[in-house]
Amino acid sequence: MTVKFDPYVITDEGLSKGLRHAEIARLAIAGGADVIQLRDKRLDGRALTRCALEIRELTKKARVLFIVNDRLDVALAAHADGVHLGQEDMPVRLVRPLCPPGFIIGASAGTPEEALRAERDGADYIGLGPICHTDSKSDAGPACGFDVIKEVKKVATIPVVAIGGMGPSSAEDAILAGADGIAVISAVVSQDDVAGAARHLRSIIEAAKHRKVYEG
Ligand code: TZP
Ligand code: MG
Repeated sequence: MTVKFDPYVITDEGLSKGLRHAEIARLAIAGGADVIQLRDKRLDGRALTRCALEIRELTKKARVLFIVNDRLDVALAAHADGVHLGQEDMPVRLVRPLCPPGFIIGASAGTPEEALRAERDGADYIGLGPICHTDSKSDAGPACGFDVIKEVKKVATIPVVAIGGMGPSSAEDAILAGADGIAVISAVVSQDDVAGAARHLRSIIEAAKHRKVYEG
């Protein structure tokens, strides 16, 4: 799978400055996000599907990848590109056979063991974290630190996307530790200028990847 995650922006209306999911997605896309994930733990299935269809339209036009958090049913109904599953969601190995060819499954992991299991079960990428402290997810647990990225990269072959407290001041360290991409909520979604924040973060990630290649 050759997918870029630079950055991978997760929508959260509760953490935005009054923007709706589709508006967050539109601005993040304008700022150069490679992936949009729709994440909402409160909406019922009907409302979540409505948001998913709106974001599908935007992402399709912009040729940006669209992932739905937690809900395979909503992801399939909205023709999203994939679903993201946490450690408490349906297991990847049971979800994979339900998916159409090419459908992306992302899996959360916090340790090399979880990452390896996710890969063996059929995940396409790992959301690894929380790498740094985050206030955006109440049950995220303590920060793992940047070294876990190195540890996971030793055992996993699928892309590793760093998440948790990622932003302009931490993205470079995550990339230099081996992360293939950077996923964020607050560093983009909670900013006054969502498009500008996505653009700034993207330039930092690109510079870090350039440094990694040319300076080792
Ligand atoms: N999963 C692990 S940490 C996290 C999620 C959804 C929250 C990331 O939010 P932020 O604001 O980028 O730290
Ligand atoms: Mg989940």
